[in-house]
Amino acid sequence: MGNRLPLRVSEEVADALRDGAPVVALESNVITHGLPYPENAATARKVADAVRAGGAVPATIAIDRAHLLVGLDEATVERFATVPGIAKVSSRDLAAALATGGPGATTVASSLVAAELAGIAFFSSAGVGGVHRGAQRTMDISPDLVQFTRSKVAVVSAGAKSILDLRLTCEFLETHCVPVISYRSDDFPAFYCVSSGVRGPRRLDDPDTVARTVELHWALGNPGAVLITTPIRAEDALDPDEVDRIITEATARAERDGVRGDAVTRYLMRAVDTATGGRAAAANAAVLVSTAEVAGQLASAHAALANRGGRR
Ligand code: PSU
Ligand code: MN
Repeated sequence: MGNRLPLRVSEEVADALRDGAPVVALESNVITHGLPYPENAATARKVADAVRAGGAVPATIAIDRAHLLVGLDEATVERFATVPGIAKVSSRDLAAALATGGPGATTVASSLVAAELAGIAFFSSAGVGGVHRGAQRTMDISPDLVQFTRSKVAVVSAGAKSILDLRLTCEFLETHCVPVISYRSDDFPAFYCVSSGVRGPRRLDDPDTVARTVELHWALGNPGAVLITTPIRAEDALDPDEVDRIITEATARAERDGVRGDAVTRYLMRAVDTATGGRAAAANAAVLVSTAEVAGQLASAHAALANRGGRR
């Protein structure tokens, strides 16, 4: 049968995993769809450096030549950053993307599938998908949230963008039994903004306690993710009222223009970038980097715990 899992782990990542060293998985959709060139390539490099500064090895996930890649070299990052039209691949799209060869850029959801297959315990992205505004009518809920109920990976993010309904996003996470840990902060963050106005259910300040919480969640037999949030730094953040105004308008425009399905997220993100004259793109890059560094630190604390004997 030709159905052997086509997983290709880079040498550096494979070595780290074999040695029990900390690894942080990263998505590639943010490179192809999140930021324009050359900011996307520059930010991808800074994000990888930030994971290293936190003490861990970065492992960016993508699909290329019918393989699920875990850990990208410089040339591949540059190609994903420049070649137009690389498809967005969420978890339901993974199998067909692999069967037809790709290339494909993985979202949070599909990156979690790859991370778990490779044996990577931590993942980082600045903003996860969530419940969209108006979901009561459109039923637009990101597959990222559903994947959290399936993949045993700790996800470090700066919450989710306020293009979403963050109150409903938090409700969904609660209903589906996904733990949300607010690391060294009180509120569920809003990507460009420090707070969504929704209080997080549990604050933890100590990396070792976060690592033990992750391990205990899995030891209790839970199959899914633990979401750990860390907000954007105040000096990088945008004004929440301004962001909200722009998004409310862009959401109405998207609906009027008939933007549907998985194109909605990119449409709204671009609208915010345009309306803020690039300030949103700068905040986006900054929060990706700062989140990745925290993820590196927490993955390091988790690896230290595992190496002390609490191995999975
Ligand atoms: N939200 C963000 N930034 C992003 C995305 C979401 O704040 O870059 C991207 C991620 O790749 C995420 C995907 O996994 O969009 C979610 O898309 P959808 O809402 O179609 O599931
Ligand atoms: Mn959607």
